[in-house]
Amino acid sequence: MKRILFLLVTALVVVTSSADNGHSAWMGDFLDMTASQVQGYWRANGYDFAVDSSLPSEGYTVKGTSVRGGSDIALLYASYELMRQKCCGKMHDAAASPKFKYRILNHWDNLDGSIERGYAGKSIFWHTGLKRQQWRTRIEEYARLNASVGINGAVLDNVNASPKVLTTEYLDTVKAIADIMRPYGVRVYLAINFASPMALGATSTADPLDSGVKAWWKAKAKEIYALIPDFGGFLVKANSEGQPGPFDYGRTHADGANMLADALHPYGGIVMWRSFVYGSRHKGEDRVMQAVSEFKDLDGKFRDNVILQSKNGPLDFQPREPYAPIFDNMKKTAQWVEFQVTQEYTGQSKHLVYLAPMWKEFFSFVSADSLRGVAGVSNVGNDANWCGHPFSQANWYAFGRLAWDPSLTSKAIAHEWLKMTFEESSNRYFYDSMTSVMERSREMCVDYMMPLGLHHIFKFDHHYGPEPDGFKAEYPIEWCPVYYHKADSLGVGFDRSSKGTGAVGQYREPYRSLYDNLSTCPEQYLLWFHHVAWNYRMKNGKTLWDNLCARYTRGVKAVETTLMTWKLMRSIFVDDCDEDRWNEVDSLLTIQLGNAQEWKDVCLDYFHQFSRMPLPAEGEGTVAPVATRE
Ligand code: BDP
Repeated sequence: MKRILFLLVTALVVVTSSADNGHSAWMGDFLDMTASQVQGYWRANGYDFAVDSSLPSEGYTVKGTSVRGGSDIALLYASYELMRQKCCGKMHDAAASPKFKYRILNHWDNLDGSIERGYAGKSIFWHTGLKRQQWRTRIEEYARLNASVGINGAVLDNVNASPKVLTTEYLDTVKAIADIMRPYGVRVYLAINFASPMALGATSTADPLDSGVKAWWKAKAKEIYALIPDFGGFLVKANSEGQPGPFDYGRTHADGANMLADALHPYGGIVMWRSFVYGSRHKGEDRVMQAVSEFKDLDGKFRDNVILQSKNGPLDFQPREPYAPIFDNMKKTAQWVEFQVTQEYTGQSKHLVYLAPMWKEFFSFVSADSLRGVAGVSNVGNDANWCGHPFSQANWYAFGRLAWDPSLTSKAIAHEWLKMTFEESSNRYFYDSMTSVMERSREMCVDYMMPLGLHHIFKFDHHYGPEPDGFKAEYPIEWCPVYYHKADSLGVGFDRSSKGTGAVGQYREPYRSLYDNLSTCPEQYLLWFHHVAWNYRMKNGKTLWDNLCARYTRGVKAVETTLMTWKLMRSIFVDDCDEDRWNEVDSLLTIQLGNAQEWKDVCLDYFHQFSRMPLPAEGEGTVAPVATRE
């Protein structure tokens, strides 16, 4: 009986399928329902909802058909939990509240509508060219997708920020966006340019200790909060890659961050200050060490509402990096991690690379308990499917789910996402095969791009294909691949051991010693921490060179297998009249295979000039897959 009612209500809720308007995503028909309609849907199915203020403000419980939540937003989260359960085929009791208070997407959207490192079209916020109502609808859908996975904040503009975002014209748009997203519990934040008051002509300096500058920021905060009472705060990239900052006036990062924190404090706002700083005060030092060198002495000097935001690895979102040791060094400063959801260095929405295993790996080194929140550089654009590659949506989904509960396994998240996204996943074969394809995909990418700890050997600037010989005298050496792999006739890799740059010294034990010693250094970080002889015997008894060849070969083979697996899915998609989606993924995987082959050929040919050891014959020399660390 209940099931019949369920089906009846589903039929009665008249919604345009989100697939029809082209914006398909994991929420299916729920994407078109307002917050109250979602709850209405479940009420009509016999559920009862009530706020219970003894629960955490974003937490909820589901017992049978009784749903309780600490606030209206918590009840919305519970409604989405029910949606997930329905899609996954089993309704059950649940009790949940988020691990992190702050779960924020960072959009690198420029005010002209372009997106830095965006691979899914143009901005959904700025200069979209859409009619007002379409613009609102898209943002509302975006907010729903976020809420459905518990994301509760969005920084609306690029960290390479334009001062203009703080002018009335743009703040009015920010307010409009905040009003659209508020019912879904998504707060807005802005990335700001540190020199804004000066750039906008209000002051002659941006010195954080100047009283006129301080007064300008205080007045600006007041103006913003009058428009948007629940405004979240500022994200700042200062003295990094050409951005202005406190160094320009002989001040410290703490001086800069605290000045902004004081302006936001009366309203409960926060400052997210990025530690992605290199090439300024510590220029010349190993780039991966510079954040710790810069910030260590400032530990304890930041206001309580300043959060230091650091990338998961010490370099720059590579397919694999060891965790960033800044998390070991700042004991008295609130911190959180910045993941890159957009696939700048992992195939740019042309490659199927599921990133949850990478983020889980980070949490296996840095305890979630030590972090106040999680930030993710968004992969959302105005493409019909939001994220470019149909499977790139899984990364947005997984970011939210892990920000809510970092103890979830990447496999469980892949399961959920597949179930919710593809009708085809009612077919066990599709579901099982694609879960393992997703699980394997990150390691596959590491293998065909940069195995064994190699890093940053991307083509200059656009970061898509391989360029191991990359060197441009006119650019900082830290942007050149040759600086990172250091291949020569003796071997390959960057010596960061205690005999090299000493970067290992920034890690806590046991990692410091583990990484320092060539024989104990995990092979996945080998060439990150050591310059290793081409004929060095690795754990499997084969030489470094043979292993390098085998890893590249394994990566290419894994893409081949992925493509073959996808081909086997075709009939399921044809039966479901979903052939277009199958075709799209099929052509993307074909591109990925070509790219993987190119990575292998270009890198091995290049390194071969130094190793002078035999290249593998076609199809030869794979090694057993590595176990991932979760
Ligand atoms: C690098 C990107 C660059 C960003 C920078 C950052 O290539 O576009 O501006 O990081 O995080 O990964 O600030």
